[in-house]
Amino acid sequence: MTQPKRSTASAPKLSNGATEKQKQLQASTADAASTLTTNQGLHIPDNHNSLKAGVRGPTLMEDFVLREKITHFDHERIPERAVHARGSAAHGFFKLYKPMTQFTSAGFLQNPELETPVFARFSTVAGSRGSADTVRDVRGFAVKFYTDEGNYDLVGNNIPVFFVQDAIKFPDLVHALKPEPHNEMPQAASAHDTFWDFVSLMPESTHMLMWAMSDRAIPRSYRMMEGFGVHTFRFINAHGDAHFVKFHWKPKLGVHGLAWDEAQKIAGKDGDYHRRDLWEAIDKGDFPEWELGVQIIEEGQEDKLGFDILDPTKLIPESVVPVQRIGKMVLNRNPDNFFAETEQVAFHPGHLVPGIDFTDDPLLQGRLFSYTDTQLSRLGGANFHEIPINKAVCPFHNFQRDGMHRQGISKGRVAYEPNTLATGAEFRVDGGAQGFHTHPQALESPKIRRRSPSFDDHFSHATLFWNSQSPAEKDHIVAAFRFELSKVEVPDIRQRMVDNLAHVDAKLAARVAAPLGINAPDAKAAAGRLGFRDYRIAQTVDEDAALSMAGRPATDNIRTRKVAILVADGVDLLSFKRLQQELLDAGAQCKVVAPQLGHVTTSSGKQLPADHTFSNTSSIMFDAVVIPGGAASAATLAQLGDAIHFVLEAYKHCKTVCALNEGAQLLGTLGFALDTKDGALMEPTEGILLGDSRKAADGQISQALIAAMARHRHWDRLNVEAVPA
Ligand code: HDE
Repeated sequence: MTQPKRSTASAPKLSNGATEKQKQLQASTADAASTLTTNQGLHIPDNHNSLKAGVRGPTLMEDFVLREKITHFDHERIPERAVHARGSAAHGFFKLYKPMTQFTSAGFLQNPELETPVFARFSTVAGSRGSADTVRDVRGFAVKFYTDEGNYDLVGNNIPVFFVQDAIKFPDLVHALKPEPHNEMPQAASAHDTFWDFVSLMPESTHMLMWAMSDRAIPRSYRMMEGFGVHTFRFINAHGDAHFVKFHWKPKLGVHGLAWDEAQKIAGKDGDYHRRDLWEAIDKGDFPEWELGVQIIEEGQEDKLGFDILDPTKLIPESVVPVQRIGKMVLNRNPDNFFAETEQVAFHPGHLVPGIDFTDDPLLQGRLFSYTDTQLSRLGGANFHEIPINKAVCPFHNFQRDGMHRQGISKGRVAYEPNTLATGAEFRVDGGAQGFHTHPQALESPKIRRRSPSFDDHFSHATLFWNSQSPAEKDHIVAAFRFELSKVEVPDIRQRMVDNLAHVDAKLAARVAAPLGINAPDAKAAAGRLGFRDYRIAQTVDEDAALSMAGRPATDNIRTRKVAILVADGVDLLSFKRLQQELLDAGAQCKVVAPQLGHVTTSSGKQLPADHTFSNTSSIMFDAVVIPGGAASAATLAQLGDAIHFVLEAYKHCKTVCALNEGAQLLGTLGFALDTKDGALMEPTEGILLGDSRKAADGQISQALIAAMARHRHWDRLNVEAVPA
């Protein structure tokens, strides 16, 4: 018997683009047919009536057609993922920018010509499968690369650190986070006693809490969030030289968040918000892209970082070790079937290829056991690798046999190794040079159930994160802590948490504590508790711009951004025609919102089709608002509570609002009015643009509008709290 042929790292086989996986999947896909059969292929002439003893009589046990159909239905559900149950996924490809041969022998990281098929799944962590997308939570960011050397899974999150340092605490963390066991509440939310009870007793979670309370935990879109491998991994090159590596995904559309009030409202109005956003973008051909980044650290140099790189509650600041962008991932195809692909895909950090290896991070080590184990109950047995979405595109062969739902038909009498009976020659796999080799890291330590003292600093990186935030981001973090802790019923838990925060930053702790009906934060009280560690690392930097979403360069485009155009009968179409065209040219989507569906009649008697009504949508579904002129339209809108609410809410959520001519009337409640005397373009406060038709015609307004929208939100906007919405 010969081993299946496969490419070597030095000469990777071109995989014919992402279509290789697609071709494989096509063998399992089926189009709708015009006949009905049973699962055995028997033609069914009547799918409306069961077999009965007389037309009004009882149903007969004999009705195998009915029984087959109902039985299948009874077993349609599988256990949802214990965590990350709610998710969405898409197909695409990964393409390298430059060979990474110096660092790794991984075949898919050698050849910039190669397109490796990928399947990426994004998820929330806490909620059930049917929970809302925009809850405050970490997002999963899992990518399966179907490489020529086997499947490689990068199973990461959108936050670069984790709550706990050792896998043995993961079940406790998840039990504390999930709905409380006695009453199964609250769904998909960390704002409850058990979560804060646990994390306040586990100061190692403080750094991750800072991220979870930031706008990272309420992303505007899956397409606008970063991804992180979290743990330190190893790259191994063809000579066996190892480097430590941290993985990053950098979204081409920038990193953007929602406003918390907005996120909560969206959860009610469109629980599928992120799922829909991803699906629609791909459907329209706006394929989301991320660049794969790596931070590479020479083995032996890691001590210079000042902390233990095996500790998953720490990160390597990008200002200390820059992220090299080595390739890009493009998602360009929606799944054909949610269950078959998105639900059945099985990720595992232990799905590795030669050239990539683990480190001894104790969180990662525990994950290596968990992911296969969970698929056994979730996907019903040991053969989940044969499910089409999980199947490698390269040949795979071994002597594992049988089990539930076995698909492959292995020929011959030999199911063991070594053997001579398969091909008549001796087949033995024992110490070969090709394939995956574990990095021969030396180990000479006693067995011990203890935490390394180098993991003992629980606060320095939380402080680094806090120091790196803009003033508005700090406000959002304080507000999020206040919100979450205000939902905690036991005052001692609230107190314990702010006492911990006093070790991150005294001002932060005091601000969080102020409205919570508890005592001022007491750092000494925290320091006196079990689980508290006094150790402080020597920070190499006090701030890092990459940790702030605001600190990044604004994306210079508004591709796929959604603009609401508020109109009523009598709208002046001319005043915003050019504006609308320029928005569309810049890649934005414009939707007309009117008092009713059908058409509105413009001031020149034309018919303008409406996409939405004020009652079936609201400002939270849009990134920006435009209110064209037209005296009659403006007068109608100014009388309409929903229209007034629309702009108040957009203002409160710090969105760009642009009004032309009489359209400015709708901003009257906010105290803005257009002074048309000199025809100037006014920006009375950040991202509020008022102009007349002349400015619209000469393109000044569209330029200003596009620039304002490209900044995503105007988080420094004044008096937002005073606005009722
Ligand atoms: Fe997971 N995690 N995890 N996790 N995880 C699962 O596997 C687990 C952790 C992550 O879209 C489960 O197939 C343990 C860190 C993602 O299908 C389960 C520990 C990170 C997904 C599991 C962790 C992740 C999962 C549930 C602590 C970021 C969704 C269903 C030791 C680096 C993948 C499943 C998808 C899913 C276990 C911690 C990311 C139970 C024991 C840290 C993105 O096996």
